[in-house]
Amino acid sequence: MVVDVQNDFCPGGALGVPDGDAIISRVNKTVVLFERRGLPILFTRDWHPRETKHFKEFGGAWPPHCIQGTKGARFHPDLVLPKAALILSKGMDPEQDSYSGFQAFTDHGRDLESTLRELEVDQLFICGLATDYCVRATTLDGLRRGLTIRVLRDAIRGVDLKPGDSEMAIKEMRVHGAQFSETRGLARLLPKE
Ligand code: VGL
Ligand code: ZN
Repeated sequence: MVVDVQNDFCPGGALGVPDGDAIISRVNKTVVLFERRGLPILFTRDWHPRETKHFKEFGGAWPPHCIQGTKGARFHPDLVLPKAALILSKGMDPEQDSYSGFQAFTDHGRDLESTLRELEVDQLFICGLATDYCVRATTLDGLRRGLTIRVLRDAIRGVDLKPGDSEMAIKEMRVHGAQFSETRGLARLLPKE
């Protein structure tokens, strides 16, 4: 699962994560490993209406970002998106923040939990942005649902609104049972091609 690798979360974007684009080549390599094995690949995207309580102007924490249909909301142009990959969108509800991929839906209105059930997935490998928000929330939610979660430590980056937020999030994910790996050597953890 590739979380929110969108223009607005990359340097130069409305909510640029420091070095956010530095993960893209690792994400791409990982996506190709999964594609070659015919394993499911899911992309989430932050997909906000223009007015939402998620934005500062309406009481939230953030500058406007990832507004539906804008360039900032598009996936980063260097990101490899296989045809077979599923895209799930979140953050459409103007009344609340929704950081977790488990609050995301496919274009057919199917949520992540039922999508995973349909795919018979009980293990997720997670990479993307941002460590201290969507990656954290998705991981904790998945663990709560009994999934095995492995976070790709070198293919995530955080916002760090407060210094140390990402490190804290990593500790928290670990305490709750998440496993961590580097993208290098990941093939060893996957079924043979
Ligand atoms: C996110 C901040 C604001 C995320 C979304 O997806 O991590 N972070 N909106
Ligand atoms: Zn957002």
